[in-house]
Amino acid sequence: MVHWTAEEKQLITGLWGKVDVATVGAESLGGMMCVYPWTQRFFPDFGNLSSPTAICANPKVRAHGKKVLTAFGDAIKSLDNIKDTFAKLSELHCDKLHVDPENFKLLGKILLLVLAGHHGKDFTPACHAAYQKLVNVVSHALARRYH
Ligand code: HEG
Repeated sequence: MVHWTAEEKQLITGLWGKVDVATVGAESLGGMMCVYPWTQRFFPDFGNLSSPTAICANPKVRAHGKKVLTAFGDAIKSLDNIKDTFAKLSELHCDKLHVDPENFKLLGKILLLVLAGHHGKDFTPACHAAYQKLVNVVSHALARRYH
């Protein structure tokens, strides 16, 4: 089981209190679709994804990005229990949506960049490392159903 130090917990929850979930969620999901365009194929009903401008303005991308980041917030609320928090979501992504788990890592990379962009000085190297660990743990929990 993953162990979190008191410092890591503090860094994660401290920054999270300042995160605008809707904005960061939209930019992270939209960013993933721009930088890794093959990920768009999981969202055939999302309408116009034809350019970065279209992706950023797309209300379905924005709403879904918020949903994804809200799930990250749920993980942060119980850092010692991420596996259970994501058990149902892992079944959904693996059994129903057939999302290749590599994509969870891609979204995690973009999320870190977006957080760095919005939180600049607060996103210290230690905070970055704690969030890198968090996205690894979340990716692993979401992919659990494949293991
Ligand atoms: Mg997933 C649905 C969370 C990565 C593709 N994703 C969802 C839902 C949540 C979620 C909370 C809604 C579940 C529901 O309606 O019950 N996703 C989530 C997290 C991560 C992630 C926390 C983190 C890495 N998802 C992810 C990636 C892809 C993807 C990388 C594809 C590249 N998710 C996906 C699709 C749906 C969800 C296609 C269904 C969307 C819909 O049509 O409503």
